[in-house]
Amino acid sequence: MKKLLVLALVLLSACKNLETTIDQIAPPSKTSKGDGYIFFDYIAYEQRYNFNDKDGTRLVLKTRKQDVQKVKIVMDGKDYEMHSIGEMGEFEYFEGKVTKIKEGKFHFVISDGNLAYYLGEKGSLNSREIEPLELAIGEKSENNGDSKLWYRIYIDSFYNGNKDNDPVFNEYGPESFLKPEDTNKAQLVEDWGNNIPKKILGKFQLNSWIGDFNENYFWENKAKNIYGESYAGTKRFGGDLQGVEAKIDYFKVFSINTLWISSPFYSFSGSKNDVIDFRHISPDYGMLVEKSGESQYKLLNLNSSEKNSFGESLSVETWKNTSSDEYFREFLGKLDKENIKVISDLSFDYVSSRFFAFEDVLRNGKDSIYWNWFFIEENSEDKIFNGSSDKGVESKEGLRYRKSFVKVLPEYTAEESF
Ligand SMILES: [Ca+2]
Ligand SMILES: [Ca+2]
Repeated sequence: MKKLLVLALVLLSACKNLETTIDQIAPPSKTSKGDGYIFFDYIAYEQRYNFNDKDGTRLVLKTRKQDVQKVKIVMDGKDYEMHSIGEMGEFEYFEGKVTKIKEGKFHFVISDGNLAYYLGEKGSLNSREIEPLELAIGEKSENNGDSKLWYRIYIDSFYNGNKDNDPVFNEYGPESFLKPEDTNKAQLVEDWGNNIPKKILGKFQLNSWIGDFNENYFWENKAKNIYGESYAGTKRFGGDLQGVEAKIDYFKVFSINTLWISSPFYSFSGSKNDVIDFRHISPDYGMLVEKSGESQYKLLNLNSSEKNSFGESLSVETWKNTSSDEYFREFLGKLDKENIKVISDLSFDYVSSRFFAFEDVLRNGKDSIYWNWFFIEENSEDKIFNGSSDKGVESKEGLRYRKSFVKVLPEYTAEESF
């Protein structure tokens, strides 16, 4: 009996010891900072977010949202404070930077009120029980220390670095903003290049950077009446590649070393996913006027003749670099010098209604050599779905056209994007 009692006492003291190490008092009904209670189950070291640059490694730790007051990293006896970088779902994320890049033993100290919680390989309330973590960057990381921190940029609404190239109409094209019967498209383009758009184009203006995004401008209401809710996509802010270049220092402050930019190819829209000409950078993202003084919008004439005003035909030997194309090369060179890589959207799954092959199909119907590039459907209403002209174009055969040409590019297009 005495033996059993001793055993029971030993068990009891073991349980009690376990309790003080791992469990706390009953959890509060509401999570708060400074209440001396920490929700351990939510705490995790997010090693996948480790990021290293020349002078150190950034580490990320998550806790329960609005639960802990302080988080620090202790590495080789030195403290590194972590700061909150935001909340997502039920979690709050903390980031801190240690000066080591490759090797180092460390643990986290998470405090709230009088309570401190130590996180190494395991969590503990006892600082003597810490099993330190090893810095898993460099030799151990899959990318061998060359971490990428991506920054996604929608060029049109990022920063206006060149006011001279600001768009004077939106994706619905110049036709939507003028009515002079005696001005043909080629003339309009010429005039625009010569910087006299206001006289001709009338009511168009860029959306305000600090305005209400939900406020519709004249052309947006017009588009809404014709196309419904897609009107919102017609906003234009005037951002450009020069605006991206102007912010290189800003990227460096945040250790961003990869930019993922929206499509920069020639198109009237802000997204530039409906590309008119894949060979060229859009003038409103580069330069509006050639070094020779000519407007780059002469490119539009590609659709009305075999050659455009730059003398380019479909044969590769005739293709030229516009000043925007040359600038894009310089732009990439400047970013490369700063060790910043560029990934660009390239939207092949549909094109502008002004894309040469689509125009050719509209003109020549089944006789067009590009007939098979597009999805074409029977349509009893004899309308063409061209997506960006309020006039519409008469269909030769009374068929419905879709601009997608994934049909001819299956090897470049993931199945999910069909
Ligand atoms: Ca708390
Ligand atoms: Ca601009």
